[in-house]
Amino acid sequence: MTLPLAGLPQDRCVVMGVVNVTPDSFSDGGRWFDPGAAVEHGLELVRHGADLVDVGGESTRPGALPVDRDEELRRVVPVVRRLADAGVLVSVDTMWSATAEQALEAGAAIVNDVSGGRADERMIPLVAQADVPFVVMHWRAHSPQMQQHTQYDDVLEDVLAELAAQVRAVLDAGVAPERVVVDPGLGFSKTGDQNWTLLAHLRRFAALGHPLLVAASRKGFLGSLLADEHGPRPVMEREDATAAISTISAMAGAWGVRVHDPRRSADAVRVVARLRAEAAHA
Ligand code: PMM
Repeated sequence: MTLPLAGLPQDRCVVMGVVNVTPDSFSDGGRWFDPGAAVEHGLELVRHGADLVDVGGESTRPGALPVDRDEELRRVVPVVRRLADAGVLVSVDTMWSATAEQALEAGAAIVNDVSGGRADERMIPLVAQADVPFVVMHWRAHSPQMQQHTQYDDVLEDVLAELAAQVRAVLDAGVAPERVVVDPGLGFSKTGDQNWTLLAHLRRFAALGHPLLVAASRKGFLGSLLADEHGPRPVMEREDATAAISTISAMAGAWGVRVHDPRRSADAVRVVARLRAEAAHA
């Protein structure tokens, strides 16, 4: 399923590049903390094949401490504004309505909330009123506690049910159905094995009736999969595995993949689109 938004390709899985304006993200912490460097990086992501750029100012890695809300605003809004002014389609990765509101004013086109509107009660009304696409991720708890919440009776059925319930809450609050994007939240209150279970059943998430976003890029479960005698595969050496996940996501009908280095994923989604077009004509 696609997301009707001007400027986004409608005929293939889209690639969302990530700019973390944080000193401490697991994947690229500190590298783009300076606003000028963050903007330059966002433009580079587009040159490397990103269809849109997701700008966040708070690390959500397991155990990360929350940032001061004003600090998050100071990190994110100038970067959103400069990228949007440069013609880049921008999503803002935040759980906080004040940041989302100012980012939308600065030109962001999408709100990506890892809590799906659960962290800040003003978020869903804001998104409904602004009438912008809203990424609703499966989420159970804030980062310091999230890995204490990995108990499920059946991880696939429970995550699907909890995500569907949150989508219902979002729709009930007035967000238009075609504006909602769903995300299984890989790594958020999930063990590595649980991530693999969800990935093996992406079609079930796509069947929820909303565009599906998959965000596996560089995550710890890929490092564990590729571990050797020196330990987990280093974060920056998980790109091929990330592209493999982009391929299976596109094949499962995902609307988008969220990645730190778009180059391989941009190729992967084009391969899948070409194959699908061929299969459709067969
Ligand atoms: N993961 C991270 C941050 N934002 N947003 C969505 N929609 N889905 C995710 O899985 C997700 C996210 C954590 O990764 P990062 O700190 O490297 O960006």
